[in-house]
Amino acid sequence: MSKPKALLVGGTERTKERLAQAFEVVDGSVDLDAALDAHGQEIGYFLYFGHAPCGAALMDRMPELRLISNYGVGYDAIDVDAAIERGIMVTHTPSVLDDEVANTAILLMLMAARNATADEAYLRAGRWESEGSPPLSRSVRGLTVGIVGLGRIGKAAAEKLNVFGVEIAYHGRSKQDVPYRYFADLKDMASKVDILMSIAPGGPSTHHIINAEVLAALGPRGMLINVGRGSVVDEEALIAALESGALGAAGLDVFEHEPHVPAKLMTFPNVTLLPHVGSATVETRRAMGDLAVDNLTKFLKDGTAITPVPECKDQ
Ligand code: A2R
Repeated sequence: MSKPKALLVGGTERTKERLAQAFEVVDGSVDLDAALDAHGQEIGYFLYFGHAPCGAALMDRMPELRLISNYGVGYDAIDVDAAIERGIMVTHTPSVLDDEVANTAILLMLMAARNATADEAYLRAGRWESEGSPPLSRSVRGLTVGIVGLGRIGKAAAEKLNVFGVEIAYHGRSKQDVPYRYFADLKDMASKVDILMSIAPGGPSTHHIINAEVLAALGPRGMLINVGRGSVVDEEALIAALESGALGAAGLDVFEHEPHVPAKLMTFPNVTLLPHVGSATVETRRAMGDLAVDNLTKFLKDGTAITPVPECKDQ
């Protein structure tokens, strides 16, 4: 019996090999258009790794599509409403990346406070030898970190942050049963913390919630860390705040129009920039890839998935 066809966009060799055990893999990673022209009518399953929009038009090129397995926890690139309308289930890879992304947030926090990016550039430019030690940086001990989005990753970060001697606060749409101070108002929280750590998902409800007012409230000694989604921060306002000194420092792993990073952002010595690598270790990407494939194989076997996105839980 021939295997059902699964479209693959992105992922590792291992993902492809594991997928090939149950499916005939149509690799659309290089030329998606050509792959869909040739096989779109027969594709029932889609393993998607990327941030390019996956909307109704794309889905309509695969009339037999039954499941989109997103390789990642954030699925704002996928039009879930359009998928549900078409009877397509959407799954993602929560939990397996919490530890890694939380580590990335803490890495960026320490780099911002300790001025690590500027200090490294200082050394590489030979200035240590010619000019002596660089200016002193700041300790995080005693500071307050305000987490925007205290979900799975946010909670993992909060737990890790405990060893640094910081106070923890959080903002979200609802108060949770956690030992951290809750702020219903984001600007209010920004005015009372030293470090704002964004680990919130993308999408319309979080678009630009970290805006000029919030950055001004964070203040000239404040630090912004973003490992959630670039769209959560108004990037133009962020650049203006850094330029005027209204904001102290930033550590960013995500950007509004990835992989484009505004040239201006690259000029600030007090900003650390990473190319969206929060979960990008061999070990974590392996776990994410495995879960993305397992969702597909389970669905093929019994019509249910391991980790559907919340909107598809009852599907
Ligand atoms: O708002 P709540 O209480 O449902 O808390 C969620 C929060 N959140 C928001 N906070 C403020 N304004 C919003 N409009 C809003 N929408 C959601 O974000 C929750 O605490 C958190 C998301 O947590 P999880 O769903 O557990 O996601 P996880 O696995 O921590 O990943 C977060 C994001 C992904 O969506 C990717 O964009 C990135 O991190 O990797």
